Amino acid sequence: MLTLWHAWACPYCQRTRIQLDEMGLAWESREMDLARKPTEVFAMNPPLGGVPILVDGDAVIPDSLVIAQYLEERHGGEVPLLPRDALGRARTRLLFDRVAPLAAAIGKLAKGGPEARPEAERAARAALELVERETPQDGYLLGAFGLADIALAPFALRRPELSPAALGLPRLARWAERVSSRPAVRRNLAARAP
Ligand SMILES: N[C@@H](CCC(=O)N[C@@H](CS)C(=O)NCC(=O)O)C(=O)O
Repeated sequence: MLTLWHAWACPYCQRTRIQLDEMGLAWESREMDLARKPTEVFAMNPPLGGVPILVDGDAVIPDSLVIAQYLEERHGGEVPLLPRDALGRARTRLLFDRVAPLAAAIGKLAKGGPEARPEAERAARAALELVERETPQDGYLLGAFGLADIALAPFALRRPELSPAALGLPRLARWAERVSSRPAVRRNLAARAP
């Protein structure tokens, strides 16, 4: 049985929950309040006890993108979320790198004071503009829905003022509509747990 230590509103945890949901895997929830983390998470992912943390039998796997690749490699089904060809995998990992500055900027907007805001907004916009250039006219980031879309969705859909539509990024705006219509995305990005 898989167990996920997570916080409902954490965008990194949202990635993992979307993936588990899309893959149809059964998992046990250990949901927490980030302001009152249980001691177990510090032992499982020192020093900060960051979540998500996936436990699979004796294996403890932290970090959303490491978990993403592990789940696909260990529990992947017939419809791959990580392309099977080397180039598709390389392009997925490149998109992970493109999303990282957006994730950092969204984190600064959540935690930083008003003085951090202009630079964080600039960084978020710059990251999304780069992804826009690689987004197809129609469809998901790499054609079929996969880990690249899951990595981006919780961050690109988090703040209405930084949504692709608000930023005037037409390809990503169409992608955002398409990705938000997936039940697993809608359920796991909802303001509250069902
Ligand atoms: N690189 C990690 C980042 C995870 C992360 O930053 N999680 C936040 C919650 S959204 C966390 O647990 N931070 C430590 C804390 O709040 O003390 C990942 O992809 O999973």
